Amino acid sequence: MNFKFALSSLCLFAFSAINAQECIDRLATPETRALFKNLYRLSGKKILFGHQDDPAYGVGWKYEAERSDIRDVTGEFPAVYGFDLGRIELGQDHNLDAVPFAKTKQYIREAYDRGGVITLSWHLNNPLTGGTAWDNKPGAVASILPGGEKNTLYRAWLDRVAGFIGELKGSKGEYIPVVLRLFHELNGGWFWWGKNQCSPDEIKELWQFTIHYLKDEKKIHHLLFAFNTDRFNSRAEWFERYPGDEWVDIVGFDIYQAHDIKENAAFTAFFEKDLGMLDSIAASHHKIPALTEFGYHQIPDSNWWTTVFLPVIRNHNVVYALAWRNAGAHESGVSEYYVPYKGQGSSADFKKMYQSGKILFEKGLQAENIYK
Ligand code: BMA
Repeated sequence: MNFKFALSSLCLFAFSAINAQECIDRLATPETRALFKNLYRLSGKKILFGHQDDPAYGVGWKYEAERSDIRDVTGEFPAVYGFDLGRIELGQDHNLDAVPFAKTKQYIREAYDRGGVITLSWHLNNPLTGGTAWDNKPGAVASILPGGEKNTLYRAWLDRVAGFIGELKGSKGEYIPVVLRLFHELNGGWFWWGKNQCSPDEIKELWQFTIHYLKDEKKIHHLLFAFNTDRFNSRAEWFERYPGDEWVDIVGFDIYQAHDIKENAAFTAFFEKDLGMLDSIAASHHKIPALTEFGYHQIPDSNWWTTVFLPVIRNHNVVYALAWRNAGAHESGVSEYYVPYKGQGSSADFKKMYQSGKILFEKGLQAENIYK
C-alpha cells in the first residue's frame, strides 16, 4: 500500500468512524450530541451508577428535599436518574407509581444541574384495551400503527409525552437531554408490546413511527433513544426486534437476580454472557452499551455488590447501570428495593463498591463534563 493511499484510506476510515459515533438525530442539540459523545468515550472506562426514582422516595421516606437512599449510604447522588412516564398518556398528573409529573420535572432539573444523566421509561397503558402495560392481549401494537384504529389515539399520547419532554429546560434555557427508553424488555411476553403480542415487523414499525413522530413531527431534538431487551440467550434473540442502526443510540438489556444467594453462580454466568454479547453488539454497530435496568430484590446477600455485581460488570463496556426503584412497603406488606438504604444489610459492601473508583456517582461524573 503506498503512503498516499494509506493516508486517504485512514482519513476515510476516521471520517466514517466519526460519523458512526454520532447520535441518530442529525438536528440534536449541542448538549445532546455532547452527551452521546461522552457516553461513547466513557464506555469501557467507567460505569455510571443509576437508580430509578432516586430523589423521589426510598425505603421509609417520600418527597424529602435532597434525599436519596444512594446518598444516605454513600454521601452522593447517583450519576444516572431514571423516571417513568406511565399514565402521562392519559393526561394524569401523576405516574403509575403515584409520582406527580410536576415533581418528576423538578427532580430532572435538579439532577441535570448536578451533572447527572436522565433516562425516561414509559409503562404506557394498553391503547387497545385501556388496561395497564401488563395487559398483554395481542393486537395493541398493530392497532396503533399508521392506518390502525388506535393510531390517532397513540399520536395524542405521544403529543403528551412530547409536551412533557419539551418543558425540560436547564438554567440557560437549553433543553435537558434525555435518554428515552421505549418498549423495554420487548423479547419478553409480559407487556402488550412483547414478543407474543406482535410480530418483529410490527414492533420495528412502531419503533420507527414513534421516533419519527417525536423527532421529525414534534421537532424534539434533545433525545437519545435506548433500545433494550430483557435478559437474552443469543445475539439473534437480541436482534430479532431491533429496528435498525438509524433508529437507536443506546443498546441494552435488563436483568434481575431472582431467588436467593444460591443463585449467585447461575446469575453471574448469565450476566457475564449477556454483557459480553452486548459489548460485541455495541462495538459492531457503533452504539453505546448500557445495563438499562438491573436488580436483586431486597439484596439478601450482604456482599453481593463486590462479590457478584462489580467483578462481572467491571470487565465490560456498559457505560451505565440503572438499578430499579426503592419503592419501599407495598400495600401487601412486601418492601420492594434494589439498592441499600441506610442500615440495610448490603450497605457497607455497596460503599466498598463505591470506593472502587470504577463506578461513578454524582461527583465522579461531574468531573467528566458530559454535556460539553
Ligand atoms: C415494577 C415494580 C412496580 C412498578 C413498575 C413500574 O418492576 O417496581 O411496582 O409499578 O415497575 O415502575
